[in-house]
Amino acid sequence: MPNSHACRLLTNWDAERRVIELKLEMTEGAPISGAQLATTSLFRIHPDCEIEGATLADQLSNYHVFLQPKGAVLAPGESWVIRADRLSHVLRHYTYGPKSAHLILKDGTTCPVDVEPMTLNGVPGEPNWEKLEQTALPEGAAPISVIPAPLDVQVDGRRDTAQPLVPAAEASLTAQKAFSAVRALAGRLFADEEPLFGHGAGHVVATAEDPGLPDGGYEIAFDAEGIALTAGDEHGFRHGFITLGQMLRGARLRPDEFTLPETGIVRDRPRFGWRGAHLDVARQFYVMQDLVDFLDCLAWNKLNHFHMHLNDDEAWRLEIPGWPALTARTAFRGGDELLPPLLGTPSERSGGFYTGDDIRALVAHAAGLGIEIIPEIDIPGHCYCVLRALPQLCDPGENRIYYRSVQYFPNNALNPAVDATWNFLGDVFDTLVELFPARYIHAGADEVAEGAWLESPLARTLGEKLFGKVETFSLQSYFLKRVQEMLRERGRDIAVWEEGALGGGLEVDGALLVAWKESKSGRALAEQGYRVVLAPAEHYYLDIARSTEWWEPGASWAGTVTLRDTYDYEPGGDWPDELKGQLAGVQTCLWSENLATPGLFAHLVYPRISAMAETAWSASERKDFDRFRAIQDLMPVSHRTVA
Ligand code: TNX
Repeated sequence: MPNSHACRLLTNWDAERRVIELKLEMTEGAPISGAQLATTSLFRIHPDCEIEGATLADQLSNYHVFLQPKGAVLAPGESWVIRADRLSHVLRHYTYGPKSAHLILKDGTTCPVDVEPMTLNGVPGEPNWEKLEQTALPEGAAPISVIPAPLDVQVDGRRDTAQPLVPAAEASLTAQKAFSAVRALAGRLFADEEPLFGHGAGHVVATAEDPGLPDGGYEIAFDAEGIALTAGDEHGFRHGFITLGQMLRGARLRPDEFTLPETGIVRDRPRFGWRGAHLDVARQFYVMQDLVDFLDCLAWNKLNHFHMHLNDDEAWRLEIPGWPALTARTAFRGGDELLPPLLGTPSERSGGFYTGDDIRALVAHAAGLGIEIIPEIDIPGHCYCVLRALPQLCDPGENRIYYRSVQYFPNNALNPAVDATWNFLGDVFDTLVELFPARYIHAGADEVAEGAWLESPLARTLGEKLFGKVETFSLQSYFLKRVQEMLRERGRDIAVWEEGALGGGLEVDGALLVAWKESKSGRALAEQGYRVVLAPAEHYYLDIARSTEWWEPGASWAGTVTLRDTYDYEPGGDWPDELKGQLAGVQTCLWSENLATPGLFAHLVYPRISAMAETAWSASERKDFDRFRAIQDLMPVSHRTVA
């Protein structure tokens, strides 16, 4: 009978010997033989590794299928032990271990396996998702609970906090629009609290427009007559209302420390125009509500760019009219789909994609909060699933696996010498341009494997013709320039990850590069003339673990990212003044390899995202870690729910 086995998988990493041990314990069911154990994880066993206790029947990136040794039988009360000593990297956190597993029985039926978090050197433990302890507001700090810190605050006294903030009857349409958006936002974020905003009785906020104020800037004056908010545009009004809402909420929840002031003034404006957050919706699928909740949190942090990473080797999430096979075959993994489960997804089919209507709704929601969505289609690399789903995009002469990406996907780059690539991309860009109004379309360009295209006869001919040589990064530059041109024809500019500058790069005009490798790489890009967004992994990658602790979740390739590492980073601090105009701003990145487990999202994102938001918005002289640390737990948190 299928599925009648109860099994659990225990994994241990022996750090000294660098050996991983997987132990499948069977508690119930008929004895099995000739079975296969399939696991998803974040390590890879080296193809030349001699595995003890199994043979490797299949592997795709971090998905492994182990075959039970010939003649071996696993019966209840017994374990099947597998050991391997050559892995892709040293394992530093429990999150590198198996994330999901299942058995494939001899008759082809599958049976789920419970997975325990991987231990270190046999020592039991628990994942650490602890919240930071609340700290007290430092002596001398202004008594207002506002993150990011406003530019200039001189306030005194306190107002009663029982009443909500209400708009004055004569508010302009612009001010009313901003008020309604912030009222609804606060209502969603703090649904189980007393409303911060209302109509009728309350603290009346008079509004006035002053086009002389900087974009997004505002002033709030408090006096005996009431509260007056002045702004130059809708963004400014929205920011001002958010500040007022944060003040009132802090004063209600921590009345000994925070006030809604009686008198004084707050003058404020953003430091950078690009205050962003990236989210990888490819490695894991996020349901619409999770995205809406995330956007709401971004808005409360006064962030204004949402960089949406829509595809990767593991999935493509955007419906493209005319290409139904694309989402049909790549947006779901497991079951009978093209791709096996990866990164914690179960053996059964799971996943999802966004329709045009979904995106329209999301873009509208974001726009109401002053957030622009930058769609990213990651090309030419990171396209394993695209090439599997659309084999007509492959060069038929490229007939063996001869390169792999860092994540170990075979032959995963779209080919610039295949005509069908350009028909496909034309339709992709038409769709993006129709759905997303943002100036920039992000075209990826990261991590194309050295050696890509070198065994494609079509690409070789193209390389010879264009450059008299065949070389991956000159072909990549050709590819990206052609994409840049296609986007220009559609009235948009190109954004790419920093590798977009390789092999001759893009035309500087209109191109925006997101620097992620090290903080100093951004400066080199600016020197080449590019406009730059800084997202250095060692400060702004939210998927990197917060400490070296084994039980702290996350990745470790960029070291650790403490709250302080995020907070203290000074973007452009080492740039000469003449380059500073090219610094568009900053953003966090959240790659989703580790986010299969609900609960992890909040732990990794918050409050580090607010630490970045303070740098994105506040003048550097206003930054004060102790003040930030004391207020951060008043900031809202969103989650990833598993569909
Ligand atoms: C590098 S950052 C990547 C991603 C991974 C990430 C994990 C970048 C442009 N590429 O494909 O998900 O590291 O931290």
